[in-house]
Amino acid sequence: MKTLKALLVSLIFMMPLSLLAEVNIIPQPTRVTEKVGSFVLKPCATIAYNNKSLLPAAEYLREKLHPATGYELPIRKGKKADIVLSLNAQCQTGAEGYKLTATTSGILIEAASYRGIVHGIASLRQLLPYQIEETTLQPYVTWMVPAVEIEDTPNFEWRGMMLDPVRHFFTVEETKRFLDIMALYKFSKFHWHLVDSQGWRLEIKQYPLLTDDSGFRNPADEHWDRRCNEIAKNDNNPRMTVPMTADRTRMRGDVLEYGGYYTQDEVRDLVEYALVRGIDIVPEFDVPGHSYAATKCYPWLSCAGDGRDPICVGKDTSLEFCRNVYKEIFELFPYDYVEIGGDEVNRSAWKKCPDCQKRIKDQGVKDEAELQSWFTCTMEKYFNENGKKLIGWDEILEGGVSKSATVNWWRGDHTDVVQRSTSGGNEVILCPFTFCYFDYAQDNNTLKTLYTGDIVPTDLSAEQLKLIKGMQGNIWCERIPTEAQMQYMVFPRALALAEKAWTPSNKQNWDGFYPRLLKHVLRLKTMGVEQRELIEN
Ligand code: TNX
Repeated sequence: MKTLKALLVSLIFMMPLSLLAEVNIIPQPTRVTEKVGSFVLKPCATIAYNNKSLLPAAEYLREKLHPATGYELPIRKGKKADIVLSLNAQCQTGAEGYKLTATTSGILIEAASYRGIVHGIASLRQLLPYQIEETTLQPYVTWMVPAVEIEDTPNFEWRGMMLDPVRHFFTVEETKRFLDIMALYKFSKFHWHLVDSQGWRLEIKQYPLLTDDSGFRNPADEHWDRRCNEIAKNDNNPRMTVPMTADRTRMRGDVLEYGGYYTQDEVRDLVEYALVRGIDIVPEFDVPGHSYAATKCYPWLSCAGDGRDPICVGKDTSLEFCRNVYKEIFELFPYDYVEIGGDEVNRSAWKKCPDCQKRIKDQGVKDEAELQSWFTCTMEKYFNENGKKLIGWDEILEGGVSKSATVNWWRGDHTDVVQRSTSGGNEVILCPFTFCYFDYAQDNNTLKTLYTGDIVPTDLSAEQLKLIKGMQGNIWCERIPTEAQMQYMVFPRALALAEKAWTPSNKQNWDGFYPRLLKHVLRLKTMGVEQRELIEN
């Protein structure tokens, strides 16, 4: 027995170092060629970049590597360093892909775009020991990277996560932490649901009441606040307590109100933060339904002037309001896409409203569903005039929609949505609740069903498939009052979605994914991310 032990110990010491450093990347890259040996990051290591647009990426990399290693990692322009970031138009890895070459003497990340370089950085972080994600110095870790050649290109351009800071609020710091995790797993779009009936979270200069009034609420008046606090108490679960902390409360009279909103300066800061990490922020101002936060402050937006949802689309003043709000949104978010929402509109008020009925007549449309589609098309024209493209939840298809609108397929039980929209020429983002609703409880099968399921419907032609922009996970927050609960609901299953959206389907393999995921559970834990424990069937 003793000799066997001795043999094992000596075998471990004889193992080439490269066997100890593993390639364990999520999402699985398109091509990985493992080589002999490894690169060790040393205290004197340097970072170089060949094009000045890459300086923010180099700084981001240094910022990620510094706390655990304690190394200074000076950054210089040029091509000579231990880690080189190289923008190279000849790189054949597409708009977002990258090549990462690790040899015993250094690391080279090449890409044709800034975003590709950032994805290469995400892979480099994952090649390093998981302790690289610690925020304090780790003096006993050898910062080893296995020698490897990676060539990697995403399958889908839209790899999204949607967060709802309305039903419960997330601070700027919490939102940044979320963007940080997204970047590590190469998500590209952060869909930000900024407005809903329970609150208004974005400063709009022209209509200050939206945040002054609807930015906060008395939690005793809000069903979901009461419900969360009840669950917290019954389950003895502090993650479910609505946090009445100083950064999300204010006094109004003698009532301690809960809420918060993002100032335009904070939004600009977040947009910049996301940009450095290769993520676009796609804002949503949900109209004409889910609008009580607006109609409550400005009752003239509603059909009867009583401040009830939805917004009246018969009145020109309401359209003017929408345009003015969007105008401020367009200026804050320097991206093509803006979300109009359009889901779950209670159109019964329009039936009784003389202005809406007059609009139906004047526009020669058939009914209230067509009136909504008239509204969506009118808004889309305004979007397009301002250089923006419109996305809406799949209800925008009802009553007809223009070809140029993009559809968010969320009603997983309406299985014809993708077929209908793509045969009509509309692009689609897949987020059916059957797979992609991270606010839904997880059971022992959720992760596997998500990873192995057909999120892309199987009845599409090659032409239709071209209109699938990608996928996203939706995190609705009625029952998610804290960052900890949000992470617990989302992780680790979001990593399955990351791989579904990035890796070509013929390279997806549950038996390969699961052991990799286990390693990432440790990495996420090191980052301080809450996760639901994995239970294997
Ligand atoms: C449906 S998905 C909604 C949201 C809710 C969510 C809860 C969609 C477009 N609308 O307003 O928060 O269900 O899961």
